[in-house]
Amino acid sequence: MMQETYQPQHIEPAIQQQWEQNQVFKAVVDHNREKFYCLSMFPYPSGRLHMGHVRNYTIGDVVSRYQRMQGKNVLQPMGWDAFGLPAENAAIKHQVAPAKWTKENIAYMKNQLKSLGFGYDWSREIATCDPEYYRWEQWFFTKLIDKGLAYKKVSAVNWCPHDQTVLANEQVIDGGCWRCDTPVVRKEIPQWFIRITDYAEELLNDLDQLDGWPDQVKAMQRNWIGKSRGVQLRFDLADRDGAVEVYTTRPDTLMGVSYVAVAAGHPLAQEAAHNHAELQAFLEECKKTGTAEADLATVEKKGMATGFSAIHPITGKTVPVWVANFVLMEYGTGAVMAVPAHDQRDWEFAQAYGLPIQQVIAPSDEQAFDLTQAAFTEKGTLVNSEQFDGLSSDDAFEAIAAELQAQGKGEIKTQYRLRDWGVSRQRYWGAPIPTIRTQDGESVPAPESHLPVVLPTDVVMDGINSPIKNNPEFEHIELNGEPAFRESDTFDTFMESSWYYARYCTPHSHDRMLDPAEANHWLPVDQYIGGIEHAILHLLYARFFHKLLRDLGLVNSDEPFKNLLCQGMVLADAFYYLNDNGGKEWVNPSEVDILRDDKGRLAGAKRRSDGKELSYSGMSKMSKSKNNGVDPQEAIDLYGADTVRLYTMFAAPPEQTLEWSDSGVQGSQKFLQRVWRLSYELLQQGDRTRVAPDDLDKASKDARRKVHETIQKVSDDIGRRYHFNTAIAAIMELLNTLQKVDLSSAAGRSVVAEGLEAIIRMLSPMTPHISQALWQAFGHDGLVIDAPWPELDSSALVRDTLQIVVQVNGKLRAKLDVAANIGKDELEKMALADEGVQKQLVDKTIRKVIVVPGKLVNIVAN
Ligand code: L3U
Repeated sequence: MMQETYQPQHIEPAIQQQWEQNQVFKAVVDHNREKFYCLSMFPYPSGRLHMGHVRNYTIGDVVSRYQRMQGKNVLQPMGWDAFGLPAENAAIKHQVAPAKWTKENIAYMKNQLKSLGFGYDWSREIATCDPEYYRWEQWFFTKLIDKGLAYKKVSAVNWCPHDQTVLANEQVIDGGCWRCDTPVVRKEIPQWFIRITDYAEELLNDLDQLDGWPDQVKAMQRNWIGKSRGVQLRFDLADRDGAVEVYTTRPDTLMGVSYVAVAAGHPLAQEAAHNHAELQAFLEECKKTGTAEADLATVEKKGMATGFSAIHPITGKTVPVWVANFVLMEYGTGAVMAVPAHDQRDWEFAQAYGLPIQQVIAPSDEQAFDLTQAAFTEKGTLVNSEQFDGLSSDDAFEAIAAELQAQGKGEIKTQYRLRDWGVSRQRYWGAPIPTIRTQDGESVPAPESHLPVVLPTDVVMDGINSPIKNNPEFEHIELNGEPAFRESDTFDTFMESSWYYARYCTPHSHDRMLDPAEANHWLPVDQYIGGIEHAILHLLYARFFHKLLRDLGLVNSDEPFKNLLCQGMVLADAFYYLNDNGGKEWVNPSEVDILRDDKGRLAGAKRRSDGKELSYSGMSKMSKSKNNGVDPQEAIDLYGADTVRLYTMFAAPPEQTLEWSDSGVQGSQKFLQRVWRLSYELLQQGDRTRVAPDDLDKASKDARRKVHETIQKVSDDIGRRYHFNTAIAAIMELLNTLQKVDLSSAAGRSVVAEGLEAIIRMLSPMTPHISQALWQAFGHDGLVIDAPWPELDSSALVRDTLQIVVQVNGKLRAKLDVAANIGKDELEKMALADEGVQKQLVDKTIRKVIVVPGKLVNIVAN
C-alpha cells in the first residue's frame, strides 16, 4: 500500500536498486527496433559533480528515457575522461599518485550519478586511463604513422628555464611559471602532429550535412578551419639572389604595398641578424610573444628593418623588408606583404615606424574613412593602381592574379587557417605516445608486440618533472636487439575524447579497437549533449577521428554526431560584503538568509551565521571566484533526485541559461507532492473503473478534454522540439484541473485516473522514481519506462458546446452556451432572443446581423 506522503528519500534508492538488479538499461543490439544512441559528454573525474554536470546529464537522461518510451532501443553509456593536468596538479598538492586520486574520484562521482537515477548502461563504462582503452589509441596512432598521417616536427612550447620543464598554457600565468614565476620562454622541441589539414576540406564541406547541429557551432568550426582563396606571390630581393614568398587574400591591394614583414624565425631575419647584435636581441625578445593568434592581434606592434629590400612584382619599385613580432613562422609562409592603408595591423606598424601609408582602395559608396586614424579595410574600387584603376576589388583580384601568373610570380591558392594537431604533451598523466627513438635518432612506431605501452602508476610526483622522464626503467628498452629509447611524452587528452563514443559501442573488444558490426549498428550518435566550450576543439577532433576510423575501415559513416545540443550555463545569486581593504568577500548562497518583500522580490540578505548584511550582485555563472556554486549533492539530499531533475528541466529550455533558485526548487517539490497526494486520494477511494466517454457528465468531459489536450501539447513539445519546460508547465496545469474534479462520482474518478496515469508517464523521463512508484501503486507490474507513451484520443478534444459572443454595434452584450453543431439561423435566433440583447434593441431598427459560426454574432442596429 502506498505511503500517504511523498518521501523521495525512501523511494529513490529502492527504485534505483530495482533498475540495477534487472539490468534495465543494458543495451543489446536488436535489429527489430530502431536504435537510439544518446550521449552526454563524459566528465573529467575532478572530484564532485558540478551543477553544470547535473544539468547536462539530466537533459541526456530525459531524452534517452523519452526515446525509449517511443519504442526505440536506447544506448546511453557513461565513462570518465580520466587523464589530464588536473589530476597531476591535485596529485602534487595532496601528495597522492594521480591514478589513486582519479580512481577515488570516479568511485565517488559514479555514486552521485547513480543517486540521480540516470539510466546508464554501466556495463559499458570506460575510463580512458585504463590500458585496455588507451592501447587501441596507441595502436591507431602507429597506423597513422604508417600511413603518413602522423609525423614528428620541431615546434615551440612554453619552457620554464628555472624548472627546466615544459609548461601547459594553463601553467603560464602572466607570462611566468606557475610555480616559480620565472619568465617563460618559447623553446623548440620535436613533437608529434596528426595531419588534420589533409581533412580540412572534408571537415568543412561535411558541416553542411549536419542539419541537427546548432548553426552557431557550425559557424565556429567554419571559422576555425578558415578556408580562404588568395594569391601566393613572390617578392624578389633587390641586389642579391633569393625571394620572399607571401600569401594574401587581398591581392587587389597589391599596388599599395609599402613594406614586406617577416617573422623572427624567417631565414632572412636570421641571416640579417648575423652581424647585427641589436637585431639579434630583438629576435630573442620575439620568442617571448605567445603563439596564439589572439595575442598577435592585441600585442604592441614591434619590429626592426633587416636592411634588405624587395622588388614589387608589378611596379618594380623596391620596398624595405622588416622583421615584425606580429608575423609568425607557423602561419603560411612566415612573411606578409604589408598594405598599411587597408590592413589594421600593417597600419599600426607603419604608424609606429613612419612607413608610407598609400591608399589604393576607395569606398564604393559614400562611406567615410580617415587614414590618419585607422586603415580602411573594406573592399571597394581601385585607385592609385595604374592599369588597375577603376576595377572593383573582386575584378582586381582576378586581374592582378592573372598578371602575376603570366609573369610567373604568383598563383591563386586556397589556404586554411587550420594547423595540424600537435598531440605531444610533456606531462606525466596521459597515454604514452607509442614511439621509439633508435640509436640513430630516428623515431619509429612501437611494434604491436610492445602495446600497450603502459603508464607506470606507482609514482611519486615532485611537481616539476614527469616521473617517466629521465627514468631509465621506462625509457631504456630494446628494439630488434639494439638499445633504444621509449618516447616519454604523452598524448593530449583530446586524443582519448576523440573516439570514446565509438568504443562505447564495443567496449569489450579485447583483440581490436572496434568491432565494426557493433560500432556500425549504434553509430552515429543520434543525440550528443555537451557544453559550448567544446564547440571547436573536441567536436572538430572527434569529427576528424571519425573520418580517420572510416578510412582505416573501422566505421562506415562520415560523421559521428547526428544531432548536437549545447546546454546553457547554470547561474546563481551571488552575495558579498566589503572587507576592510574595500575588497569584495563573496558568501556562498547556501550561507545566506534572503529577505523578500510582499511581492517576492529580494529586499535584503544576511549571512546566516552572524547576521552580517550582504550586498546582492545579481545572478552570475556558478564559479569559484564569486563563491556562488550550489553543491548538487546538498540539493539531492534535501529534495531528492526527482525534484532536482524536474526543476532543472522546468526552469529553462535546454539551450538557455538556467537561473538556480531555491524557491523554484521548492516549487518543483511541492508539485510532486501534489501529484502524490492526488494519486493517494484517488487510490483511497478504491473503485476507479473507466466510464465510457459518452457516459461522462459535462464537468468530467471537460476535464477529460484537458487530459488529451495536454497529451497532445506535451507530445509535441518534447517529441518535436525538446521543449521540456513548456511540457512540464502544461502538466502542472492539468494537475490543477484534475484537483478540482469530484472524486465521489464514478465519472470523476475515471477521468482523474486516466489523467494521473498520463501524468505519471509523461513526467517519467524527468522524474523516473516517483513515476515508477506511482505506476506500481496504480497496479501496473512492469516498468513505467516500458509503458507506452500516453495515446491521444482526438475524439476527446471535440467540444459538445461552445461559447458564442453576441455583440450589438460591436459591444459585447451576451455570452451564449450553444451546441457545437448549431446551425447559422438557429444561432441568430438565439442571439436575438437573448434578454440582454433585446434591451439594447429597444427603439432601434436592425440593419444587419453578422454570424461568424463558432465565434460570434454581431447585430448592427440604429
Ligand atoms: N571531459 C570533457 C569535459 O568537458 C568532455 C570531453 C568530451 C572533451 C558540462 C558544465 C560540460 C560537459 C557548467 C560545469 C560535461 C561542468 C562534462 C561541466 N559541464 N558546467 N568534462 O567534466 O556545463 O559542458 O568538464 O558537457 O561547470 O558537463 O564536463 S567536464
